[in-house]
Amino acid sequence: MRSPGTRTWCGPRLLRLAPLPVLCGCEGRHSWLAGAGAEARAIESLFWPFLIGSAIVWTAVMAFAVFAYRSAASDKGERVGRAVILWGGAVVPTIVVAMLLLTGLLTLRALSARSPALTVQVDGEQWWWRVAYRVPGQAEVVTANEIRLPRGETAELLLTSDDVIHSLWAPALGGKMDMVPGRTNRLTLTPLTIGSWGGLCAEYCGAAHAQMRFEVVVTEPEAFRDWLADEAMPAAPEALSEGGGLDAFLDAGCGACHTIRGTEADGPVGPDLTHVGGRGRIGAGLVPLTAANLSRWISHTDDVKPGVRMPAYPDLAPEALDRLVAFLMALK
Ligand code: HEC
Ligand SMILES: [Cu+2]
Repeated sequence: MRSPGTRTWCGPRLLRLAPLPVLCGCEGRHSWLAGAGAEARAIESLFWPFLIGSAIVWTAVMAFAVFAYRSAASDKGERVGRAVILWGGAVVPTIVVAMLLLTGLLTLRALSARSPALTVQVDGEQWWWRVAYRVPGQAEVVTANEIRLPRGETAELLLTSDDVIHSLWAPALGGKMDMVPGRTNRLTLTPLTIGSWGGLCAEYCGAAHAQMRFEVVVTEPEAFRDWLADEAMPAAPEALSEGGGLDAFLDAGCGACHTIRGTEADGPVGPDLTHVGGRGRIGAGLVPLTAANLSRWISHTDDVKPGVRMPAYPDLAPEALDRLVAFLMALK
């Protein structure tokens, strides 16, 4: 039996766990404190001075509030109070804010000063990302939902949208930038750490907004150039010739929306699938690319990603579905 007034175990102790969800955001693939890029590190270097500055201001304001509450009114108090308001309320805040502004502007200038070695256009679509590498003197290399970047080189992302406003954000690598229909915004990223970093759409853009993710895969520059050369090639001939997968793809009408370079499928609506088998995830970063996930994606698209703009194919014959899955997996 618990007597009235006894502290329960769960009340105060569980409260101590309350900041945990916040701290969970401080590590990992989606954290801007991971500092995996030069731009993210610059932003991080702003965060700490701002946090400490705000903490000092907050403490001073609280101290004054307590002091004012406890002291009795007097003539001397009135005079001191005016001085405090002048200095604490106008002079010091003006200096502090001016210094913070200056730090911010200097960081901004440093961020935009790097000249890019690589240009990638990323187009936001409901609810996925069209990615095109622009290499001078070469045809554009189009892919989707996975942005590969070479470590230590600055890439300029040209951000566009055809439908509504999206916002591209890979927190571990840098700041976020809106993708606004009718204009091109620029974002530079200089990745410093090899790995696969998570990205997401940071501007509400409709039903499946929360499922609009992507991966940024950072590799050594040589590995990146090899990958880009492979990505520029048409679909793997073995995949096209074996097992009747391409026929299943064309028969089901997938080619109306999807392009597979080197075949008659040249639909412009959905992600380019020429090398879909080489991506780590499908559904715009939603689920890992496995045969089982791919099969479910095709047959029950809307269950995997509610609101998706691709029709589901629940009535495909099991053999046709298997052939289709094997075919897509082979498109490395
Ligand atoms: C009406 C147009 C349309 C048709 C037809 C269509 N798709 Fe899609 N497909 C899309 C769109 C749009 C997406 C992007 C969905 C998203 O992630 O929000 C997509 C995504 C995909 C993806 C995931 C790609 C990635 O990188 O995330 C695969 C795989 C795929 N479709 C395969 C197929 C197959 C196989 C068929 C035929 C059975 C098919 N699609 C028919 C529009 C279509
Ligand atoms: Cu969005």
